[in-house]
Formats: sequence, C-alpha cells, structure tokens
Amino acid sequence: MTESALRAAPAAYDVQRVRRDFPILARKVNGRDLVYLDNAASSQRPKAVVDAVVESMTVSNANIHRAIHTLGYEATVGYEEAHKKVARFINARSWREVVFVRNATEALNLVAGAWGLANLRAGDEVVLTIMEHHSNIVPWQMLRARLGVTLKFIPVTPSGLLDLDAAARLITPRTRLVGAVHASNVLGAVNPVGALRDRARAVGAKFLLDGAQSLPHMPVDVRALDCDFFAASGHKMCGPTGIGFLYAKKELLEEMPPFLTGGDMIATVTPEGSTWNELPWKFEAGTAAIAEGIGLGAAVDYLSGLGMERVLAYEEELRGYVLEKLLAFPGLTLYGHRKGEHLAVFSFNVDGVHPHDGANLLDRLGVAVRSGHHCAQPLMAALGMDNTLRASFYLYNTKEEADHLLYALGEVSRLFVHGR
Ligand code: 7TS
Repeated sequence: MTESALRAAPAAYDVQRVRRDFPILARKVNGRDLVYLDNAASSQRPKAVVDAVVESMTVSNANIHRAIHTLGYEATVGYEEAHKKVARFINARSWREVVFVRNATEALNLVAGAWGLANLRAGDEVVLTIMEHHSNIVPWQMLRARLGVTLKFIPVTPSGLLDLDAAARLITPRTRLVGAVHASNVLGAVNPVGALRDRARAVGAKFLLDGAQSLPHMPVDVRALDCDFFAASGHKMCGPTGIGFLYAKKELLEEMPPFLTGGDMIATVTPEGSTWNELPWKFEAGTAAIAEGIGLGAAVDYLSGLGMERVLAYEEELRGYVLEKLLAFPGLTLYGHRKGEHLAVFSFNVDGVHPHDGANLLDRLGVAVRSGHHCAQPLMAALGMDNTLRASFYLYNTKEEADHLLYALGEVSRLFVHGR
C-alpha cells in the first residue's frame, strides 16, 4: 500500500485497546470479572475524562466569568472551550447554541419551562411518543395542568416501532411542538425522526429530540436533523455526572425567556428589572459545574478520537451477535429488535424469573444489568409489560462479555425455573 493509501484507510476498531482506557473495567465484582451492561443508565468514563476533571480541580480551580486572576481566566477558557467541543461534535452552527445544564432531564425541563410556558396556550397541542423517558413526559404534564395544553402520544406497533400512520393523524395544525426520543432507552429502537420532523414542519410545529441515548452511540448532526431542540446527558457518553446540555437554534434561545434566574445569567440588574446575558449564559444561572463541563469536553474529544461512525459500526456488529443468542435462549421474550434500526440495548424477560431476582443473581456472577420499568412506564404499559431485565452495551463491551451474559442467564434460568 502506498503511504497515502495507508493514511486513508481507517484503523480497525481495537476494542481491547479501548478497554484499557477504562480502568474500572479491570475490576472484579463478587469475585468475578465485571461485565458492565448498564450503559443506558450511565456509561463508564475513560481515564482521559477523569484526568481532565482532576486537572481542572487541582490546577485551574476557580469560579468562571468574574475573576481577573489567572485561575479564573483558565477555568473560564476551559469551560467555554467545552461548549465549543460539544458544538463541533453535534455540528451546531455556533457554540452559543449549546447550553450546559445538569442532565437531559434539566434540558427537557428548560424547553417546557422556558419555551413552552412562553409560547403555548390552552388548546395548543404537544405531540410526544409513547416511548418517551419520563423526563420528556412529566414537564409537559406540568404545562398541561398549568396552561391547559393538550398532550397526545404517538403509539407503537406491537413490534415496538413508532406508528407513523398514527403520527400523521395526531400531528395537526394545532400542534405546536413534536417531541420524540431519538433512541429508546428500553427497546434500543432508533426512531425515524426525519419523518416526524417533516410532519412537524408541515404544520409549523417545533421539533424536539431527546438524544440522551442516541448521542453516545452514533454520529449526530443537529443541522442535518434540523431539530429545534436536542437534549443530552454527559454521563451516558463517557462524561461526568452533573453535566449535560441543551442544543437549541439561536433564534429560539434569543426569543425564549430565561428558565432559572439569578447570578451570571444577567447583563444588568436594577431594582426595577433586569436584562439578560448573551447566549448561552442567559440560560446558565448560578455557578456552573465547571470541572464537569470540562470533563464533558474531554469525553467529546475521546469519542471524536474513536470516531462515531466506527463506534456505531462496532456496536452494530455486537448487536447482531447478542441478538442471535438472545433469540435462541429458551423461555426468553425479547421486546423489539424485529424490524428497523436499533442500538445494542435489549429489554427482555425470562419465563419464571422476576427481573429484580434475575438482576440480583446476574450481579453475583459479575454482570451489571438494570431491571425495572426504566422510567418509561407508558411504553411498558403499551407493550403489556411492567418490568424487564435490560442489557445495554457500549463501545468497550465485547462478544466474550455477551457470552458471559448468556452463560449467567443460563444459571438464572437453572436456579429459578428448574430449581437446581
Ligand atoms: N431521556 C432518555 C431517553 C433517557 O434514557 C434518560 C435516562 C433520560 C432522558 C434522563 O437522563 P438523565 O441523565 O437526566 O437522568 N435513562 C436512564 C435509563 O434508561 N436508566 O437510567 C437512566
């Protein structure tokens, strides 16, 4: 191969090398190698992210946007730079369109509490999907109680995909906002958001995406998606807890009133009234999660270094491997994954095993999974289930770990179903 061809060829995805970036993966749990499959709840952090947080706290620790001194300057630059990294990662037009918040929940509350409260009136419709995480349902229910807006939910088909025919009927000229989870935290389904966006646009509605599950696993381009709002959490994408962001189009952020108010978000305050700071600070009231924000910037650097296309391709290969094994497991009911695009997130039940008991025994065998309703009770009810086990894979998981999950599920089944 010529030198230029070598440079052009993407390096193979070396999962063992990736694993070495995550020190926690080397630990034992209950005497077994840890198999961490609860990534949809929170991912692990690479050392580079931990180091960035520690460095921020031990080298450049100070409050931002106020001090003239060196530490304050360094902290300010680092925190602003993190906004720029996130903006590049999602292809925002400007870093001023990226508002740092605590998590996706706060981002979604910001949309409802600032845009919704200012723009919605009684009788206006907000159309969501029945697949939403509670954090994109409850804020709108609060607005319904306060303003009298109507909430509608796009149903799922029995195979766990969004019912687009129903969506076309439910989105009407009275619809002011369509909000959808980009990828389901229960089923792993990646929703056909382009079709929803086009329908929203056709009636002049705003379009909101909850990207908490999608952004950690796939390339996201908010300009190509043409969404008005995009919410995400740092801790699901290799970043720290306590930091997430809301992307919103600049015109919207400029028009919207602030959400939380007080220090840092103002330009001037007199006893008579106040004016607002420039974007994004208008929406970042009070002392920020500075080290965590810098950590999120480091997480974005880490993911960009791996390449999101390659992460997606690797996880898709892993998904196919796990899917085949789960489908062949006796007495296992898997929800979704029959048709359509999915992440490697699997919710399932094993006949005769309560999910909490199953999760408990899996933990004794070193396997971390989540059990329960996954904060998506309307979806669970729509699919006729109330609790499931959920195994959610990430960029450092391996086929060997999938094999161990299947072995451990065999042990669960042996104990609970066959009693031996
Ligand atoms: N939206 C989706 C799609 C989610 O999966 C979650 C968290 C959130 C929003 C809220 O994120 P937070 O960071 O504000 O809490 N989902 C899960 C889960 O599936 N298991 O634990 C948390």
